[in-house]
Amino acid sequence: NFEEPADAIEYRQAAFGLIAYNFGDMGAMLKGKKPFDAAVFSTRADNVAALSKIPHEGFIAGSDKGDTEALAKIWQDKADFDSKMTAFQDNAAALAVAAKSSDQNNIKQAFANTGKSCKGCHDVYKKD
Ligand code: ASC
Repeated sequence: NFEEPADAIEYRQAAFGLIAYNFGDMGAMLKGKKPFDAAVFSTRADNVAALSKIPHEGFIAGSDKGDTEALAKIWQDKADFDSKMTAFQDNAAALAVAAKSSDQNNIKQAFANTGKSCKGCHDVYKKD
């Protein structure tokens, strides 16, 4: 277990940083900012699916205080937060499956669903 709230904050932020890098690169490919490489895209989707399971453990009680953008509302509405985190994990898993198909519409839809999960949680539970 984490010894200090700061350790939990660092843990979840490390995962979010890796998620943002991998998800951002997928977005760059889908938006045509770089060539679409199916193998790289699929690896990134696998990474996000695995990483999506990491941050939740870091949202321990008391870790709204410190170097974090997490709002105290997370712990006031913990059941809703938890269900949003689960929805994100489910969307990320579906994106990893879609990435193994060659159906670009399917991939784009799964990517959009995952992005909505990111934003939907940030809008409510993350400082601007
Ligand atoms: C990203 C990123 C987010 C999400 C969000 C999706 O690449 O860093 O927080 O996508 O903007 O709407």
